[in-house]
Amino acid sequence: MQGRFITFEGGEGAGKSTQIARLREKLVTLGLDVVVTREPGGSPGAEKIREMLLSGDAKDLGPRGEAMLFAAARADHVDTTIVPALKRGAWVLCDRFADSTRVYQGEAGVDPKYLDLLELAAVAGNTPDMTVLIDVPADIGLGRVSRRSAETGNGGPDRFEIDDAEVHQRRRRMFLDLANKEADRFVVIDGTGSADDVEDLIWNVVRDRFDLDAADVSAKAGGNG
Ligand code: T5A
Repeated sequence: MQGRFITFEGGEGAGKSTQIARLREKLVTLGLDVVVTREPGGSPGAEKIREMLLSGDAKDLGPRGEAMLFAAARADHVDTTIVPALKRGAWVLCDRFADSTRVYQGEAGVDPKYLDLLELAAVAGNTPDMTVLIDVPADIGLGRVSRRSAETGNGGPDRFEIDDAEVHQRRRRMFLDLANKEADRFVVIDGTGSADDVEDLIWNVVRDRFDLDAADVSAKAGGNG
């Protein structure tokens, strides 16, 4: 029994966490075993590295050093969370994965050859079955993030949110280029509509891609529903 691995990518405030929670609800309702996880983080070791990376404590290592830390966190996350979940037949919904390194650390100037090697070592063949790129203009995503910070009082922007608008725009273009190059794996979803609209767009592609007919889902889940 092998599960499904779906990653979500996009810029800051694209709506990934919101949509992962909504997709999870739908899949659970269908009787599937669903694991929601995130990067950087998703395992005890990787969460420690997350703290270093997002606080800016690792910034002095430079983009190449940060890329190595993202890769180290990813390797632990893959080994201790993702692979065991897939092996028991779970659906893994992951908020960011290797494409974020290609885009964020690539945009910061790390040689793509090094990024390929780090990805090879960290992912170890566990390529996502599908990657949902939620695409929004950078100003919309950043606007959502700053509104959320104002509403929750949860501090200021993190290490990567703080970058200039042009950097966020370049990251958006890089994500779209990746999606274009790997069109079989990626689906690009317009994330500018309401959360309900985006949820419908994602559900339509997930349902079609994985042939999620409610009648036979419990069989696919190993009689788990
Ligand atoms: N990073 C990560 C790298 O540089 N390299 C790597 O390899 C990896 C893995 C992670 C940072 O690390 C960088 C990228 C990131 O900068 P994080 O805190 O995990 O940091 O940040 P994000 O993944 O960007 O998470 P965000 O929470 O900022 O964005 P989401 O998850 O896309 O957005 P979400 O769902 O939390 O929504 C944000 C706000 O918008 C609202 C929500 O209610 C929320 O308030 N919202 C909407 N509002 C209107 N319309 C919609 N459709 C909405 N959808 C959500």
